Amino acid sequence: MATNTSEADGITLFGSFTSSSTYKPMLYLALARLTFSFRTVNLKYGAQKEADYLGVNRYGQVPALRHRGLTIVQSNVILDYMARTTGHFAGRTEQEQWTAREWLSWEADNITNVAKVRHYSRFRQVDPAVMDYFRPLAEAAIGFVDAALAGREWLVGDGPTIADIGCWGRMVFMAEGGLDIARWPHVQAWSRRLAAMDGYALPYDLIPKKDREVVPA
Ligand SMILES: N[C@@H](CCC(=O)N[C@@H](CS)C(=O)NCC(=O)O)C(=O)O
Repeated sequence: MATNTSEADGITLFGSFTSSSTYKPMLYLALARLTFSFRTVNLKYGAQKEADYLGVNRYGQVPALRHRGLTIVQSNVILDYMARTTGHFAGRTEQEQWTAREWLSWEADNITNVAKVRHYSRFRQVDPAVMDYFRPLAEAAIGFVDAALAGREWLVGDGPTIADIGCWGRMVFMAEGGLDIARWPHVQAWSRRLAAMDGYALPYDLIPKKDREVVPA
């Protein structure tokens, strides 16, 4: 059954259709079965750098979350915030909760290389030397997650947490960067476990192209 906290508490997510950083909190909200408002920020036309949006996110990027009068930016901080306030996917024990946050910090340093390879493959042509630099870093990050998942189903504890949502949420576009998930069997099995969860959808099916009120079925 859908949790209906956001009607009273007013969750609004600002994001963009093609953005892995947007997909992370979108996936959280979908898996947690939360109702929220989606506001699209058109990156193609530079809406993220316009004054009204800079008033929401000083970094001029998506995503941003508004809830209970607070504004929260940076996708991993948003995940941590939502886990703390809605109680979903936080980790069962205090140790698990800290370990999940630790993964998010690692993700920002490392899985971001997967996003760069995808970005330079799909949106912006760069000198091949740039790709030669980032591709091995991306592969190493995916390899690290693959090794961490050997013999276990989830990155932290025995259930899905914001660590899984944050790491997979940025890796999800890896095929667009020519990174074939079949090379990393534990990652592939983990992605299938995530895909089997109620509410899961891939980014292009999940992130609206226009402003929308999202109510889980
Ligand atoms: N560290 C940020 C990264 C956000 C980010 O890179 N957003 C991209 C889309 S995935 C963006 O807004 N790009 C447009 C720009 O930087 O002008 C986060 O995790 O929220």
